[in-house]
Amino acid sequence: MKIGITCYPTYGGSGVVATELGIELAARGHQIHFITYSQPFRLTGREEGIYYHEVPVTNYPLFEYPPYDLALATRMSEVAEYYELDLLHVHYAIPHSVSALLARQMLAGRKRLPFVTTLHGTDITLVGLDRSYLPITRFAIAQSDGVTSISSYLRQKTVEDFDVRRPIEVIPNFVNCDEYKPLGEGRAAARARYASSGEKILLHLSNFRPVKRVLDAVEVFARIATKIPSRLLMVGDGPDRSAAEWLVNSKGLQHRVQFLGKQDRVHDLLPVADLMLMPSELESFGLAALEAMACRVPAIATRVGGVPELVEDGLTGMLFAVGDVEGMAAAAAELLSDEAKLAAMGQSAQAAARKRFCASLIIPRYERFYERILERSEV
Ligand code: GMT
Repeated sequence: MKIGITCYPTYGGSGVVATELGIELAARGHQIHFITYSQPFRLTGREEGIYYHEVPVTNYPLFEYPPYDLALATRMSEVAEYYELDLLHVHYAIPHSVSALLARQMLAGRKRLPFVTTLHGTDITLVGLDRSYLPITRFAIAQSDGVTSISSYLRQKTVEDFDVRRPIEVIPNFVNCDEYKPLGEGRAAARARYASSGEKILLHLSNFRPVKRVLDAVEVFARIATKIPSRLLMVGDGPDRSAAEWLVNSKGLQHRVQFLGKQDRVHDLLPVADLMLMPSELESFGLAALEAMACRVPAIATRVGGVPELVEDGLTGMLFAVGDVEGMAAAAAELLSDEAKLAAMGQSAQAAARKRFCASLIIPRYERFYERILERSEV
C-alpha cells in the first residue's frame, strides 16, 4: 500500500507512534509518505521506503495566524495525486483530520482518498473539548473513513464527550521489542555513566507539559533519596522543565538529578534504569511506560485514563492516585530495597509488553484495518 501519514513531528507520544508506525510499515514493504511541517524527530531520513514531504506555510503580514491546516490540506492532496497514495492516516484529530477531509474533497471525482484518524488523547480530552474546536473535531471524526483510538478508555471518552456514534476501533500503542529490550552485558557500563555501583536509577520521560506532573516526579524522588542511594534521570524537555530544575535545586538535589533534555535514542537510556516514574494527571495510554516495560523497567504510575489497560497494579508496575507522592515514594523505596521483587516485577513488565504490545502483533492490525477501509471505499 502507499500510505500518507500526518502527525505532529516534534516531541510527543502521538508523533512517536505515527513515526514508528511508518517505519514498521515500510519495513513490511509499504510505501510511506510523511506529510508534516518538519521531519519527524525519530526519522533519520535514510529509511528505505519512506518519503518526507514538508508542508510549507507561507506567512503574510495580514495573517496573524498562518493557516497551517489549509497548507496541509493542499500538500496532502498534491502528494496523494502525484504519488498515487491509497489512503491517508492522520494522527491526532486536530487539525489533521479536518485537513484530510478537505484533501479528500479536493480530489473528489479524480481520485479516491480515504482517510483514517487515530485519536491519541489530548485531542479528545483537552483540546477537543474546547468549544472552538469541539464541533469541527466531531465533524471530522464523523467524516473519517476509519477511526482508531489507542485505548478503550479513549474510545469510551470520545463516545461520551463527543457523542460519536460511528464505530471506533481500539488498536493499542506498540513497541519494537527488538529495539526496546534489556541491555544485557553492557548494562553495568551504561549505568556507570549516570550512577555509582551502589546507587539505584529512576527515570522520568515526557514532554514536560503540565499534564505530566513533572514536579511530582521530583517530589517522589526527593522522598526516595532520603532512604535509598539513588539518582534521577529526567529525559525530555518542555514548558515545566525550568520549574522542575528550580525544585531540584531548592531541595539540594542537583547532584542526584540529571536533566538530559530531548533524546533521540531513548531505547539506549531506558534500560539503564531500575524504575520509571510516570505521575501524570492523565494518560490515554502511557507510551513511555510501555517502552520502559519492554526494557524490563516497571513503572510507578498514576491510575488514570488508559494506564490500567497497560500496567497491572502490583504485577507489572504500581498505580496510585494523582498527586499521591507519598504513596509512590514509599512503594518505590520498598521495591528498590527488595532486589528479588524488583526483578520479578521487571520480568513481568517485559513479558506483558512482549505478549500484548510488540509491533509484530499490532502492525498487522493496522494493515487489516487499512484493507477494510480500502475495500469499503471501492464500492
Ligand atoms: O501526552 C502528551 O502530551 C502527548 C500526547 C500526544 O498526542 O503526543 O500523548 C498522547 O498520546 C500518546 C501516544 O498515543 C499516549 O501514550 C499518551 O498517553 C497521550 N497523552 C495523554 O492522553 C495525556
